Amino acid sequence: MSDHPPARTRVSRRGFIAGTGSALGLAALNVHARPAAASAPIADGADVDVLVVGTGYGGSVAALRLAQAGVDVHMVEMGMAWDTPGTDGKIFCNTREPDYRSYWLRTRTKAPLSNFLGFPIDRDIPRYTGILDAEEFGGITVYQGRGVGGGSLVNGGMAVVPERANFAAVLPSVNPDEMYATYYPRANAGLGVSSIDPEWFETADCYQYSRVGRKHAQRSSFPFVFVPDVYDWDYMEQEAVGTVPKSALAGEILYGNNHGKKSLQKTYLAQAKATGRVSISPLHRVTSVAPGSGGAYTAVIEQLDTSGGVTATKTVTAGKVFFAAGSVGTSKLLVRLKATGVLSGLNGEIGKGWGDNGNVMCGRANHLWDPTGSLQSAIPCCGIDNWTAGGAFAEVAPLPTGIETWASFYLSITNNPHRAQFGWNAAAGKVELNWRTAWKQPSIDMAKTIFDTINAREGTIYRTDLFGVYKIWGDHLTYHPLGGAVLNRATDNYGRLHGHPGLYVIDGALIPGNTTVNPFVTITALAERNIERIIATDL
Ligand code: FAE
Repeated sequence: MSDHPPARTRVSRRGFIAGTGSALGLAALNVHARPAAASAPIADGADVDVLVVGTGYGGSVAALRLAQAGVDVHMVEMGMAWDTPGTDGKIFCNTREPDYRSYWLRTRTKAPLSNFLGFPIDRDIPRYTGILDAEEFGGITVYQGRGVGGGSLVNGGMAVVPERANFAAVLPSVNPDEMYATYYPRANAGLGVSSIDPEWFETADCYQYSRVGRKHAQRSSFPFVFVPDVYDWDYMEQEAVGTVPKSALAGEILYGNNHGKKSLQKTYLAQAKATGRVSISPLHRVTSVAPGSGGAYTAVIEQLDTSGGVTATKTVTAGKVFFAAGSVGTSKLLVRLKATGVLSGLNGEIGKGWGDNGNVMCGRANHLWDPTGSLQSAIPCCGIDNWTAGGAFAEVAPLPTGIETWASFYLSITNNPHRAQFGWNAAAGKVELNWRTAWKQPSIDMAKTIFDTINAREGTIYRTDLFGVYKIWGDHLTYHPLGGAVLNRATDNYGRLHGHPGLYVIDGALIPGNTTVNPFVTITALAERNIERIIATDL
């Protein structure tokens, strides 16, 4: 049984494995016109050339480039498709009114900023396969996007390339010349990255909070930097003058943007689908990948309903499998499959090298004569770079509450040295992460190199009402999980998993814990680099 029409023109798996030694040769085998990719979910018993687990950055790059090289790809995504409006006519809900669409299988929201003026702001919601997962491990809550497009659905779109001088610490085994000459530019082009018009920035009401952030940074002699984004800046300017429906200027971000944001659905995935070779199964979760016959793999996939219940279990054969379930998703799968003997050839590096990108949040209370504005674009556009001197890069982040808060809010990325490990708890039957909350202290110390200085210069204090009662630091979470199947350790230098030919990791799990800036451009660029090599040599 197959998910493809019988008269399919795809390369058979045997042909695919034998290959021709080059992507061009493989593409040349597929000269017939292609039917549009099937929209039906994957069928039980299907036999696919390539299975991609997850539809975030790494998975989307892999799917597009493989399809362009003539390979049929099936993508499996545990979250929803996010292509159908709800009864309010909108696909995504607003941060100010979180509803059933907001959280992945929770009955109460778990907002990263839990309090305001000391009062808890979380509320009850119906349990649903919502868009943002606040996944709780012992010492940390890891926020992740769930749905076709992965983290691109929920993130701030900040598209930052690390300083070249810092790259050796980010990916020590990767040649920086090829990254900065070829793969970062390719990633930026594929993602649709651009920068705010500096003239508009100076006058836009919605960036008053950023101008206040700049003033305070510069008065304390910290380098202030504009940060590119995948949000459509022209669209935002139209939002500001009221000619289009508002999204960033209506507080939309964490639970999806109904307009303006170039998520992967609009970039890599749209291109991938247009090849006719890529099909996607939303609300399908991969639970196992095991060696099958003839060098192929057998994947077990659960189909979910919107309350998280399993409605079907399918078994699929795949010639090659790309793990792109995100740092946490990929690590959890590989750690369990190794520990339970399903993928016994994986090496001892599986699960190791996990970091939180040094994320820590804080707010500062400004003077009454320094308002940050009641209208704040939910899309950040600038940061304070004290990485070299103090180990911190701080985004000037919005508090899009719709009212004046006199608060400056920051998400700092810091050079935190701690790395955690995923491990299999056989008794509990689950994968755990041994991160400890106390390990955030170096991050706090690094962030303080910026904000203690600014507070002293401005005569201001930290806000204590955003993460609880009298709690300054948001040290309980990360938006940027990285590592768990680190490049050149758990895999070779291109993401091929040791011990099982035909299995690859192609997502944030490859990066050993820190990118010095926001991570998705580096995840995308690394995926571009690795898939180019894999297509050239493995197919
Ligand atoms: P990711 O995008 O997480 O995609 C993995 C996909 O796999 C998800 O769609 C999962 O639902 C799916 N999946 C997981 N397990 C399974 C399974 N077993 N079966 C099937 N599917 C599965 O991975 N980064 C920036 O660079 N700039 C920002 O401004 C920024 N802001 C952020 C704001 C928030 C609130 C959050 C949560 C993250 C933010 N990030 C930002 C981080 C960024 O989104 C993240 O690093 C990437 O999305 C990770 O990309 P991956 O391809 O590794």
